[in-house]
Amino acid sequence: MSKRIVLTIIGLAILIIVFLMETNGVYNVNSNSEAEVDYVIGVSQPNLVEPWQISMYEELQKEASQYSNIRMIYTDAALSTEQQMEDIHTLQEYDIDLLIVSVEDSQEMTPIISSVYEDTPVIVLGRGVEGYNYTLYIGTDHYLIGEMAAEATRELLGDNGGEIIEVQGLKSALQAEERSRGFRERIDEWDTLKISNTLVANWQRDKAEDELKKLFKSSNVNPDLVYAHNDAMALGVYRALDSLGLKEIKIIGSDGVDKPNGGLQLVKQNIIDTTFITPTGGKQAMLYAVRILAKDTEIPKKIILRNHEVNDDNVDSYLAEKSDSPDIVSSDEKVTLGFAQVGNESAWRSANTDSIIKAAEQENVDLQLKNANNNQERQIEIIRGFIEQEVDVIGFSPMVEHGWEEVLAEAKAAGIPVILSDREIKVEDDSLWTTFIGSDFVEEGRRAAQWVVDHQKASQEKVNIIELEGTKNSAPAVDRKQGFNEEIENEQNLQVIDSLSGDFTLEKGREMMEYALLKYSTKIDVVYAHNDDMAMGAIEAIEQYGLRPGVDIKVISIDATNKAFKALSTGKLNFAVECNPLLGPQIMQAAKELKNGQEIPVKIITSEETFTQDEAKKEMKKRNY
Ligand code: GYE
Repeated sequence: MSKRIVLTIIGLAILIIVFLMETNGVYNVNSNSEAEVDYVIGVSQPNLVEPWQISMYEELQKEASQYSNIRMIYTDAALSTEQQMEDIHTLQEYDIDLLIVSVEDSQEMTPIISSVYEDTPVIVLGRGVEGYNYTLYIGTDHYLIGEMAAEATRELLGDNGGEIIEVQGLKSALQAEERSRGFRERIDEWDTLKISNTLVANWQRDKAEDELKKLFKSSNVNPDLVYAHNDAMALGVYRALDSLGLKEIKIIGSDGVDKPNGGLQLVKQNIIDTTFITPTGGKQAMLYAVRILAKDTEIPKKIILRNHEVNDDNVDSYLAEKSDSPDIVSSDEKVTLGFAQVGNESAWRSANTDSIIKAAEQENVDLQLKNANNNQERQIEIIRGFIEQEVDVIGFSPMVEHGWEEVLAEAKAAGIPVILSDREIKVEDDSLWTTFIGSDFVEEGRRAAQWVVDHQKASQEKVNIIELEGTKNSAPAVDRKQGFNEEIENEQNLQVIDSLSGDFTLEKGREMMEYALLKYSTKIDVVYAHNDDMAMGAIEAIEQYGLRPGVDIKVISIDATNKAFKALSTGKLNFAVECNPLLGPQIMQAAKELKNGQEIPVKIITSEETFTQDEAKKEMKKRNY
């Protein structure tokens, strides 16, 4: 009998003893004793009282039951963060191969999750942690939920508006902060709406009831609507108002679980007015856990699941649905994907195009790829052509953030879903696009700046930075600038003395750097290039000027293509931030799932790293672009 089986049996025996003695924490191990166990997955949940957490547990159990070679160990921290930390330590002692964890207190739990991640894959589920020390986050966009709640508030209160009480989750929970920020930033747009009071109820029903009763007892409040960050607290709000005989006040919650006291039931029973289905991600977590354990290299960093507003008008249709997405009807019919590529401006773009073409071949997708040569009008024409051609799915990398409403409205009217590849857009109506697959450019900008901060801390002198920006008004240029500036704004000695648009090309990058050298000469300490091609152009200009790139003037860049690795290895580039161009496989998977009528995530954010000169030499051997 293999060592692992013996260890597992001993572990199980201890678990059962622990369970019998344990007051907190419920241990549950799925038993496939007759099968050979290849992997052990530990699951840590903060509680099993919230309907949303119970749904997550059931989804995980249901999906896990399909894998007889995987043993699952479930723990329940019974609302105690301290207990959850203990649970994770216990799971580590049983040599788990992967941890799936849902947190309530992001701040408290971030360090322990980071330490597990040092040697064990971690899937963070539903509620975020700080930073990026995990394998994969599957959850929803909590800022967006807050915005959706604000729009529902506006709808419910009409033009007269009114007073609002906000009932927040756990203060130190990222999702509570993001929901509140999304809610308040939208509410602030309407003069008729005013948040008169804020309560904190830690996601708990009874605390929400108690806090609201206390507020009515101590103050002269007269709310028209209460927004609670989850349905459990929304039910507590209802109980408080009901006990005070207040029937007219509107209540908005979130989670939308189809369970007793779950949001769907609460809307159906007119106990609350609106909720937002917030998928737990349990099913996707299991699917990705299996891929991670199989050493799949195409694992994204974040999967943002779609939320749906549920109110009296549509609650019955959601109650009728038995699963969160129709069963996968894998049709043999080939999917036709029309892809409008932005151009050929850089090495990154070439790698991106190659990835799309290769993945289409591998996935047997009928790819119609056309190139807009960095011209938005041309890109719109190409998309219009795909609509006339009646392709199944349209994909494109938007050259710039604005100007897409008209053509995307035509695609929507034609019933053709749209995948945003690589770059996002800014439109009022987000239903004009179906999913975004690409990077977090703001984080890339932060990572680039962090190197400058770390490497210039010693010098007390002013550090003068030249920024070479990508295509004006494109998402990567806007966001990389934002992320970089966020990171240096509190560093007194760091300053961007000029920002010049190099349009992501080597030639323009060189031209802009020549101009900067003529204007600032040896005052320039650092060049921050939004992509490798512009960085290479800058390196050429610096050498032409008689200075040493990487020495006299530090150069940092984003993309991390093989041009960057060569420059890192020769010392001409100091730091490279990766932006993953290999989006082809995820684009094809999304296109096929859309063709099958499946609901797909609203965003898939790729996983990326950073590279110093020392790391480049080792990494170069693994790169194929
Ligand atoms: O950084 C650059 C390309 O949109 C992320 O566009 C992409 C950017 C990339 O031209 O090289």
